[in-house]
Amino acid sequence: MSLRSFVALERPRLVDRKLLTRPQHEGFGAVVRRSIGRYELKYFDPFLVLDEFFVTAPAGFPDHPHRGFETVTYMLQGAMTHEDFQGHKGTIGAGDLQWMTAGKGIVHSEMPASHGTQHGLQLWINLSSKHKMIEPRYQEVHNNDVVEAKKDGVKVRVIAGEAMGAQSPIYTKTPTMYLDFTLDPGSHIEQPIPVGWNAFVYVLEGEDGVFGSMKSMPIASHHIVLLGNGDGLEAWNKSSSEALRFILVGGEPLNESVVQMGPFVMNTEEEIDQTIEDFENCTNGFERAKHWSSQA
Ligand code: FJE
Ligand code: FE
Repeated sequence: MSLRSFVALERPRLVDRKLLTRPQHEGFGAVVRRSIGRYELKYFDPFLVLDEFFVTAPAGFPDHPHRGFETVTYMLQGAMTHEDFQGHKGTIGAGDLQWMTAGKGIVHSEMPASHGTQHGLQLWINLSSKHKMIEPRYQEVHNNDVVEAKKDGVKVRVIAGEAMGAQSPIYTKTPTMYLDFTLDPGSHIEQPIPVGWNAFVYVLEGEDGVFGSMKSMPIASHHIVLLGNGDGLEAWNKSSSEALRFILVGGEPLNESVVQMGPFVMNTEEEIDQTIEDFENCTNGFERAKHWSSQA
């Protein structure tokens, strides 16, 4: 046990802003609750999109491209099959994680792999200008291999970064932490977050989570909570009967210009024009798009 876990936070982060997400249609008949990436919250550097998705066949996300960022898909229920133009194919189920670095180009499909509702989270993390055109890469972690820690009524699954003495094997190009916390009724956490990083909470389950200060108002599920600056987060589950589940995500801001056109995210208009050209001509990373379409 590291000494750090006994040391109180010196400057706990407070709630800066909260937003309730509402279901909207995305892809082909899919439903998402979008928090980051919607009109009211276009960008939370380095985070471009956070979607809580609900997909029932035949809906899904058929063949589409990405360039300039990473997508992190974390399954909560059901399973999704992804298939890309390099022949990379796989199915991720409940608790599994796919960390995809699109870099200079990926074309893929993300479709339901089972009956019922596929439920999960997809986060888009921007890449810095010097990493936008790197080779695509996948990191996949199966449910059983996701690092967990448990103590005093708190469980954490460490998707990226470190918490309660447990460390994730995921390598993040843009320095990022991604933690999945479940708090039993009446329990409490103190989680360090690097000063200067942007950090948010997204509440998955439970209506009585209190964040930042013990005296602040509870924040119900499906809200995103943007945190102010400080050295960590304190959170409480004030319910007497229900668990509280939320993700805590933080990242080092890139402080670069962002020009986005759908699934292409670059620094300048010229780079976006070039990307559209590359995608249309199947060049500079999109070569394999020429003769590919998914089986899905
Ligand atoms: C999309 C570009 C995209 N949220 N949540 C444009 F890349 C997408 C897209 C997704 C997506 C996929 C999954 Cl598995 C989960 C997602 C957006 O693929 F929907 C639009 N409109
Ligand atoms: Fe995609």
